[in-house]
Amino acid sequence: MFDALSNRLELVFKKLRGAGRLSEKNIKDAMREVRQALLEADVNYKVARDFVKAVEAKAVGSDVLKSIEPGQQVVKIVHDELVTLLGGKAEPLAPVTKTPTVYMICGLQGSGKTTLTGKLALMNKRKSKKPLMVAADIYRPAAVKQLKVLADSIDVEHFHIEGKSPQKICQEAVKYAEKNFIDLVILDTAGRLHVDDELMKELEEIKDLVKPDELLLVADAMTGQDAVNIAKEFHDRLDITGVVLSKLDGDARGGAALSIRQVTGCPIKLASVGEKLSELEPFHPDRLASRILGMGDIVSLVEKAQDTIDMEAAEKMQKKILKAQFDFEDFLEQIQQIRKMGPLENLMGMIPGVGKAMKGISIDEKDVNRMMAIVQSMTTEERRNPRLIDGSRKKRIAVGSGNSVQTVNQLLKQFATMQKMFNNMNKMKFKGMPKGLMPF
Ligand SMILES: Nc1nc2c(ncn2[C@@H]2O[C@H](COP(=O)(O)OP(=O)(O)O)[C@@H](O)[C@H]2O)c(=O)[nH]1
Ligand SMILES: [Mg+2]
Repeated sequence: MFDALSNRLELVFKKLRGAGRLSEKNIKDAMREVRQALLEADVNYKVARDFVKAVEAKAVGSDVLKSIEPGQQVVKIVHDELVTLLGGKAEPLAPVTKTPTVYMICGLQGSGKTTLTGKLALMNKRKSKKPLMVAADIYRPAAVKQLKVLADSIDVEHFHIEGKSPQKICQEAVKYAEKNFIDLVILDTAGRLHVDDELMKELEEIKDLVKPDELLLVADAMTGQDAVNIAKEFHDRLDITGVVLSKLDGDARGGAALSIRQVTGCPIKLASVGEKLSELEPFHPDRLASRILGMGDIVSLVEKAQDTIDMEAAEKMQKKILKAQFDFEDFLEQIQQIRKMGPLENLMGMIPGVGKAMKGISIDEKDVNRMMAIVQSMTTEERRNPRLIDGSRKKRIAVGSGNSVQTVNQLLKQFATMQKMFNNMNKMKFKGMPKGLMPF
């Protein structure tokens, strides 16, 4: 969703970095381009204007210009401002502690309410909670059936009373939940094509009757600025507790996601990223900001890598990683290449995702040596297919490398985790990653 914006920003920052020393004018020019990029991504114009102003003030007013890497610093300021724009910290949902906890879902027709109801039910079921999906959309004939089918597919109980008003259905659902040890009641309310007074009144009444712990608005990220305006109208009337951005997996330009928090003042709590019921994620402002900016400090890592690493080999490696064909042979080669670049600890810190995950863990060069000794004690066959390494092979490798079997096991486990990480990165569509860069 943010590819176009990412690419534009990347170009702006490349220019900034290339400029060597920066002047106020460099920064102003760059910020004009950032603003243009935001507007093209369909970010609300006021949000874009304020954003650029805030970045500019920080970049020009401090010692940034005199610092060693002013371009890098400006990118960091943009990153931090993006995180702020998206809400700062991740805001979790109200915990499902009191029985029953009530989540009320609202939004326009087609925004993804019923789907979200199913997703929340599944998420909580997986945490051993007992959810109840409530069909309170009585206007669309198929709506009740749709909810029932979803509920059945995940083996969750659903609730509906034929011929009653949505207000009554919701009220009765909560009563039912109290008697039946339900942990979480999820109210799937009706939508309309547009915000109208009748709908708002109905939602207000339901809210007053059931006093939900969360009143979530589902905003369709594909609808761009409309989603922002709708969210504002809902929030003004209903005082919602959180926004769920749906269809973030789509190919819209992302402006809604970037503007909604600032315009409504309401936190984005969840991101819905697909039609499947498992495709729901907590919304993390910092992760999205890093993604939009092409992942943290990655550019400087690339620059460093380009100086020391054979680019052709690097590209080949990246292809392998993306296909999850990365084996111990590659691993060894990588470590040797990377060693040429400098202390491992510094390098790890620059890698998206890895830097944070490794925080507080120091990398001992001795451990790396041990790791390499183990890999070097493997046969080529074993390196290519670590699954071959059974008990007796482990023993041989341990003896050969002067380690315990336990240490060998540990490395094998770490390697498996890493492969899983590469797999996940692959799923994340690692487009922000410049060509020829290996993620470690
Ligand atoms: N790609 C994608 N499709 C979604 C997502 N959430 C919902 N949908 C689809 O959007 C359509 C409308 O969803 P629905 O839950 O029925 O919307 P409602 O009218 O608000 O209840 C359905 O086809 C869903 O499968 C999402 O996060 N990503
Ligand atoms: Mg629905």
